[in-house]
Amino acid sequence: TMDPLFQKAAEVSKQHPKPDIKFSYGTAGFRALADNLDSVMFRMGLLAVLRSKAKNGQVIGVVVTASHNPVHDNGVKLVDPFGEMLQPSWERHASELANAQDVAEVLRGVVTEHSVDWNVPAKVFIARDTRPSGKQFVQALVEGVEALGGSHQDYGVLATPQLHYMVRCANTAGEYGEATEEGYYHKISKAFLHLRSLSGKTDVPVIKLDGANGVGALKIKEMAQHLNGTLSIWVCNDGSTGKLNEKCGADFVKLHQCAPEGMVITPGDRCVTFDGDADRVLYFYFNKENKFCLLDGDRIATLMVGYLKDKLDKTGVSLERGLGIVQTAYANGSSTSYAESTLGVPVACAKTGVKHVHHKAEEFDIGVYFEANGHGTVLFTKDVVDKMKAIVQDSDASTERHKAAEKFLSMVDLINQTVGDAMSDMLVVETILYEKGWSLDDWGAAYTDLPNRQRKVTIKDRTVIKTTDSERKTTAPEGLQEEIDKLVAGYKSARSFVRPSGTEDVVRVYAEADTREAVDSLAREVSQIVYDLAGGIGERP
Ligand code: G16
Repeated sequence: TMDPLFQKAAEVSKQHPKPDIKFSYGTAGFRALADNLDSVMFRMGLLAVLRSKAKNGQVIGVVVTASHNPVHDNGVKLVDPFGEMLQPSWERHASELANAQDVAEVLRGVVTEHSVDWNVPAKVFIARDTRPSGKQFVQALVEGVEALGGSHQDYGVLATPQLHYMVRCANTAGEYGEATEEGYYHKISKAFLHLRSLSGKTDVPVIKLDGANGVGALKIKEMAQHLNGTLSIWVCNDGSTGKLNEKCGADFVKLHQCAPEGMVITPGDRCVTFDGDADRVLYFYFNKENKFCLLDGDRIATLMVGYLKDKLDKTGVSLERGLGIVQTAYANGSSTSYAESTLGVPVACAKTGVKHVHHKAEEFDIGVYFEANGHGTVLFTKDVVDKMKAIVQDSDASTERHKAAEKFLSMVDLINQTVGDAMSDMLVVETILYEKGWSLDDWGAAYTDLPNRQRKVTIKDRTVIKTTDSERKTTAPEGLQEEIDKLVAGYKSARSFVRPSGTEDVVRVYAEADTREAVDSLAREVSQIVYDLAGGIGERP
């Protein structure tokens, strides 16, 4: 019954010719020069239909974005029914379909392998970031969805985490919220305003926000309309003049450890930066000595954990799997020891990529995950939410226990549990700092980051680099790890690792050491070794 449809899809596919490129579903879906992505878009429309049917007709999301990458790139990723990243076993299908000569054959294969019931109707939610290539790509996607008889809803331009949120709302019959943009602002702002009202304070913090010239700049202005003047947000790099992610945005700030262009900053200003699709957030400021200070994803994670632990302790709720933090290899060593020793919270490590950290975090009742680059959120089990609800219902409203549980529940509503969300995370941070009465300098004093440095090395074929131990060690090419170990041994409190990026055609090098000079030198030496042993191209680092 579906075979004629597959033939039709293969016919339409000819209008979206595949370039001679090998595509691979990476850290966050496909990423490439926009010029090369039309066929991939059409085919992901096809796959989204199959995925929806395989998931019993639940809504599947598709986001057209290349997030932190330059404006001439684009990308696409699928969102699973609970708003989480596509199940890794389906990434193989995505890659096969993107590379297929015979589209119908791959579709048949997927349907057979997963015993897809063709009578189940499919529904797909679509959104895109502000890239100029996005609109035409949504058109290609829609053609893919329609070729297989699926229905779709196009949300237009959204921040990536907003689309993740819509998918979850739709598949929980509204229990998570209403699947509209207005519904998103309403749920989050309501929780934020409730927490503000519980604080008993009235001052209005001022934030300077770097919107990366992307969608986050547009959407935070919408969100601000719902905050009843409780926060004053100055949006810089709002896309009106500058280019997306160019010398601005969270990726730039993290990589170069400096302020973005397009912002006038004085010491003491509270600065925030989003990335191009608003799924990452970082804080930064200049201290009294006018030194740039970054408060990264690790820092945000520890702030959230400290807050949640305090509320948990006050309620006396006991949990089977407890509260924990998930980090990646990029986590600063100081944040790990602060979390373990000072906060007394277990720390797990997972591979880079939200899909990895997210699943690891599900092992806790309250799982806080953050990548150092600012991508993260918190996951709560039903058990902990139910226990908090019971306390609010059964205890006297004037008790510490009641208040703690009430705040905890508002936090659950404030947090977008589907994926890292710059807007929601920022409001969480603002809530915690407000309650503590902390400036960024107070927050920064919690622990001191070890000096660290990231670099990129370009090599002929980055797949020659194989890693193990949550990407903290390489197993290929031969001899690389031994050389890195030797270099690291020459420095104090040092650590370094290399891994192929899943979103850019580069190898990433990370180093940490006791001083700025030491870490810069270690990062350079490790980059040189990668260049020499793994087939570097272009200029030697
Ligand atoms: C994506 C992923 C992140 C990851 C980043 C870099 O971010 O969502 O989890 O940390 O890429 O990945 P890689 O080092 O493999 O290139 P974004 O903001 O680009 O979607």
